[in-house]
Formats: sequence, structure tokens, C-alpha cells
Amino acid sequence: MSMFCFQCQETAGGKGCTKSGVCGKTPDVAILQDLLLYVTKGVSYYCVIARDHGIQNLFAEVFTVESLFMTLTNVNFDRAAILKKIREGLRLKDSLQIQLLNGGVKMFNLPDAATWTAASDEEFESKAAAIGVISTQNEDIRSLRELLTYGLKGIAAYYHHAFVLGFKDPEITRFIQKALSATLDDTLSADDLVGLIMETGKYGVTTLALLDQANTSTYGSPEITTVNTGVRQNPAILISGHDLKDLDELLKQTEGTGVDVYTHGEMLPSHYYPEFKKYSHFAGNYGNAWWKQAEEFEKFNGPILMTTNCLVPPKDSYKGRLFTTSIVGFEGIQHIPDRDGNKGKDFSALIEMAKNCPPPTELENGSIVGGFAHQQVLALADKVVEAVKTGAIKKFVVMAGCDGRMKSREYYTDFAAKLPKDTVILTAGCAKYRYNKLNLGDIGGIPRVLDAGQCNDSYSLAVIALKLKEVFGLEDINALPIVYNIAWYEQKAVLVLLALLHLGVKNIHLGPTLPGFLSPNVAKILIDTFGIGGISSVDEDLASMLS
Ligand code: SF4
Ligand code: SF3
Repeated sequence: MSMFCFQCQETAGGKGCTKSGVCGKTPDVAILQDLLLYVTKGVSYYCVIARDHGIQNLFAEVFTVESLFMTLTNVNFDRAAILKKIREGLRLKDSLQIQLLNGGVKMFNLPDAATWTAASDEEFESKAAAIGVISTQNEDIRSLRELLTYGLKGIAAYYHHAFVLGFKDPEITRFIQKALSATLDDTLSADDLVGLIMETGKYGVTTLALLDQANTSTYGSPEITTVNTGVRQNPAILISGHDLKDLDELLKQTEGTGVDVYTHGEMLPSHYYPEFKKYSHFAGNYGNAWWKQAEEFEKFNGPILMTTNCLVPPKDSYKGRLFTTSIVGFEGIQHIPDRDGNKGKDFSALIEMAKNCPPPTELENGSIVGGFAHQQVLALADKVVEAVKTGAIKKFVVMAGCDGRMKSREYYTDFAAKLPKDTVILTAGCAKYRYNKLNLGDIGGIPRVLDAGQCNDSYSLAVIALKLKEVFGLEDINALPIVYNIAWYEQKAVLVLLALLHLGVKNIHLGPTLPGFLSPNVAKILIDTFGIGGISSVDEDLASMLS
């Protein structure tokens, strides 16, 4: 069985995973994810026609968002869950077709993704092998279609977070389905696809803004917070991923049980929200970024809940203590079912397990400071503007994005450590773990690492940049003393990049390697139009970026 996937930064040889995923995705799961995407494109195709005739199908919209999110890197490795979703998609296609025919809508020249169906699961694999990424022959069209699809996966992931908090925008799902179904259209030119990719950036900003509104109106605006990285002597549950509602319900259900709750990886910034600070058993952050989970989950000793990416195939030593929920899945791992109406999720299995587990083994004993989302930074605006005017701050360096396993990412630790003392790092996402424990000091009380939060909060960095542009009366966002040295790994980061391009940001450095899914011609478009560049050595980059 052969697979082909090149959607993340760690793709084999920088070109594509063909035998199995560096992430641990097996070939059978990889090709079924391709098929799920294909079925989702078919569903989207019908939804576009349906909308043109005033018909809206909310189930199909939720299905589209969930399916895209399931195929994001490090989210779902569970063959059974993906098969179930494919079957759901096939049923949706049938019902949409009937709905349209009953409405008198005539449809001609339907693409195979819309009409294909299967009588049994056995037919899935042969179909899956024929419709993957490589089935688009022209390498530039393939590259553009995939760049578009990965941007849409990013939108879907962020929209999902907002959606679970009750924040919806039908325009976002309309665009996702329109753009997805455009990837089936062989008449579209490279320019048409570039246009859709740019529009993806625009919807990326809309989605990130909606998520910011969802998070801050539900849990308050992040505040400057010192988060403990040591451990207490109580049994505990570790929660990772990005889903704040899961954390909310877990904190409520663990209150008064004697079980503490710690965050891991991208859940660290939840400590910055006022709503979660009221829980005395919300004990701190344990460990580092996602890729260190195998050794850190082992030492945690208690149950672990993965709410979203990034999941690493678990070791036997903690498999029995690992739980997934929502769109996350792994074969043989216990899964907490979704909410039933207004009833919250039931985390009692984790709580009961925790009571019989020893407390976490201490990894370190210090603290991390964060909570510099846009409201907090704008509250300090006078101080920041003054520091720029007096020259105390010479440059802001956006070092947001993802962390990953590759040794070459040590570059980011060295780069942060070698930055001159009159520079301030703006960050969001798990990239920060490469330097957030370095103790880089402050400039007149402004910390030199300003952590806005999760990758979800990259929006804050854009708001801060736009505010500074306004305060300094500049015409162009690129005239600000801000440089961008962004680390990427998965498709949420692809979307953040497209969102920044939409806002007019130029000369972004992207590392540790440029995406393998960019064909030489598509890479050239990005370099020529937006000045996107890679990274070289720390010293060379420091010299060029700070000049
Ligand atoms: Fe390879 Fe990344 Fe795809 Fe996993 S997600 S199979 S590591 S390219
Ligand atoms: Fe990290 Fe997966 Fe990208 Fe949310 S958790 S930023 S890699």
C-alpha cells in the first residue's frame, strides 16, 4: 500500500512521506484520510450548488469542518474513526443529491468526488489509492491545490474551536466549501488558485478574529500571569491541545476532588485567562512542546487528555492513561464522547483513574510569564511606544509558530539567546518553548518575550502590529520596526502565514525549512510577490534581519 503526504514541515526528506509518516501515520490511515478529504470535497460541491438555490445544510457544514480538522497533522490516527467519517460523508452526499433533485435542481457534469460512492468498506482502499495528492499531474497546480487545502484545514481547526464555544459565521463555512470544491475544477488556472489562496488568508483573519472574540468573551481577556512549572504532591490530570471548553469542564468536574489539573504544550496559555485563575487546583504547566510528550507523559504518572493536535503515537508505558476526545483519535486509546446537547462531557473516568495514581514526577521547578494578548499589550501601549521612541526597544521580532522534533530547530533557541538586549520577541504557538525558559530579562519592565498565547492567538500579534502602525502614523505595516522569523510545522501555521500575507506583511522568514509542497514555481511566486525567505545561520540572519 503506498501513501503520499507532504503537508507538514517534517515530511520525509523534505519531499514527502511515502512509506509511513514521520508523524507515525500508517499508510492505511494516510490513504483513508485522503479519501475522507475527497468525500468532503464532494459534499462541499453539492453544498455550493445548494446554497445557490437557497438551500443550507448545517450537518454538511459541521461535517466539512470536522473532516478537515481530522486530517490535520497529529490529530487522528484511528482507522475506525476515519472510516466512520467517510461513511457519514457518503450518506450526506446521497441526502444532498436527493434534496437538490427534489428541489428541481438540474446538475450536469458532476465531478467524480461528488458522484463516487461505495457499496462496502472494501472499495474504500482501492479508491483511496487512486485519488491522493499525486493524482493531480501538473506539479504547480498540485502545489497550489495543496497549499489552498492546507490553509482551509487551518481555518477549519480554528473555526472548530470557536464553534464549540457557540460562535458561528456561515460565511466561513461557505468559503471553505467553495474553495474545497474549486480544487476539483480542472478548468481553474494557476492564477485562479492563487486568488483563492489569498482569499484564504482573508478568511483566516476573519476566523482568528472570531476565535479571539469567542475565547475572550467566554473566559475574559488574557492577563500577565506567572505560571508554575513545578509540581505539587496531589494526584493529577494533564490536559493538552487547544480546546478551552474541554479544560473548562474538566476544571469544574475536578474541583473539590483532591485531583489537580496541569497543562501541557499548547494548553499553557489557558492559565492567562481570568476565568480559569479562580481554580486553586489548576496547578501549573508540566513539560514542554508536543514533541516531548512521550518522555513527559510517561513521567506525569496520572491520566492525560488530548483535546486537539498534536498527538504523538503513545508508548505502552502510558497508553492506558491516555484519553482522546473530540476530533482526536488513536486506535486502542479511550475516547471521551462528545457533548450530548447542553450536557458537558463526562470526565469521571479520568478523575477516578487519577485518584489511584501517584503525583507527577517533578521535571523542573520554575515559572513562565505570559498573557500578552492584544488587550494586555495595548494596556501597556504608552510604555511600549515610549520605549520605541527613546530607542530602548529597537526591534520587535515575531518568533511565533510551531515547535517540532528536528534538531535544526535549536536555531530558534540560539537566535533568541543572541538577539541584542534592545529587542523584544512577540510570540504565539508552541514555538515559544524553544526560548521561553531562557530568562531573557526585560526592557524597563516590558519582558523581552511577550507571549500572546496559543497559535490561535496569532491574531493578537496582528492587532498589536496594526495598532503600532496607527500610533506611529505609518502608511505601511512593513515600515514598523518588526521583523518576522516564524517557525512552522502543521497546517494551522500555513493558515497563519496566509493571514499575515493578507494583512500585507512582507519579508517573512519561514523555517526551519520551506514547505515541501511548494513547487519551484509556486515558491518563486511567494518569494517574488511577498519576499518570503528561509533561514540560514543564526549570525547571518541576525545581521540581515536587524540591519
Ligand atoms: Fe509525513 Fe507530515 Fe504527512 Fe505525517 S503529516 S505523513 S509527517 S508529511
Ligand atoms: Fe503547536 Fe501542534 Fe503548531 Fe498550535 S501544537 S502550534 S505544532
